[in-house]
Amino acid sequence: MIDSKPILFSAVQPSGQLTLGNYIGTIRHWSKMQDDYECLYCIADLHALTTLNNQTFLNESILDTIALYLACGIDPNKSIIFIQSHVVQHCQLNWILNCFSNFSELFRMTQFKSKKNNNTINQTNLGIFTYPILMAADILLYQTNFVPVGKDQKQHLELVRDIANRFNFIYNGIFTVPVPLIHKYGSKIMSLLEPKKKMSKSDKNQNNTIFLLDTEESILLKIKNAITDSEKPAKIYYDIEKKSGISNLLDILSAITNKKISCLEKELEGMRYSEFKNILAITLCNFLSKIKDSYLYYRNNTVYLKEVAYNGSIQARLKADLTLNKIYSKLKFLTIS
Ligand code: AQP
Repeated sequence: MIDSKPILFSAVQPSGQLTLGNYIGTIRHWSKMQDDYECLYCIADLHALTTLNNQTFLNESILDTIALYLACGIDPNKSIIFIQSHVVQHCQLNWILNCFSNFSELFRMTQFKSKKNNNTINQTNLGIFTYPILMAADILLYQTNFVPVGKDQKQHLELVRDIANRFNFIYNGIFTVPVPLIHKYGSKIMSLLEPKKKMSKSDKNQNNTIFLLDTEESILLKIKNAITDSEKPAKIYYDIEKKSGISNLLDILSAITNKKISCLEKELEGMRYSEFKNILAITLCNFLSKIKDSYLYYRNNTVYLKEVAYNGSIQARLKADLTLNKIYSKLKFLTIS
């Protein structure tokens, strides 16, 4: 691997099954970047603790997620695939960055506001409040240049940049200040029945969310029931405000076919919504069945998955240590060698 390539970091939580939102918003871009960037793809198991329930078997979900990364084209010979908790430096840097961040910054985070929504603050676990700082540690530890993420992570990335700049100002440029890569289309896939809110893996109504490993019947049904609108006569075009349901379905079709939205609008002109949904459902089933087949192939080889994670963690730890050692030295921690 050539070290002069720009560094790219991205992660997904293994807190259940990965969604079409995770895939379209970020994972689909990963494999294309492996040749031009030095890529680190992390399985963010520590982050998953913030929303874990006692039905989740984290160890199984982690293996599922590694298998899905591979099925989505991540090549461990080109990219580093690793598990966050296997690289202790994430927690070490997290603590340091905590001491350079403010309560008010975290309190402004819209994800915190929406995730604590149904609880009082007193009952909300502290991880939900502080996880953007752990995210900053994840990214800054590797001197990351670029972070491909969905739109929902934009505010967190701004915080990461603020923390990096603050630290750099005091300690004379330790961190690379990362740039988020957020695509114009598909960076926020919306819930199927409530297209004003994000498609999420933890949504209580599973009909809102397509999971990458959903059965064909389930995908057909979910798309069939997706909310559209009552415009008469029905017209298929992209308008997030007025036609959030149709625009979301167009975003999905565009992402999996690699066709521009404007091109799809022409192709679908004059069609009924039900016909459009049919095309989308079939295209999506075909698309996901290839990922599913490949996933099953890898998932049946636990030894290989663990080997990938083991090798990845060794490589990640070496890189993480370089940054952490620099920081310890700048902070004037005592070193005894
Ligand atoms: N609906 C989405 N559209 C586009 N991108 C999305 N991402 C998530 N949902 C969408 C992107 O996926 C990456 C990893 O997300 P994550 O698993 O770390 O957690 P999340 O953003 O909190 O995703 P969920 O599904 O909404 O999880 P829960 O329900 O646990 O909160 C990120 O780059 C994210 O932008």
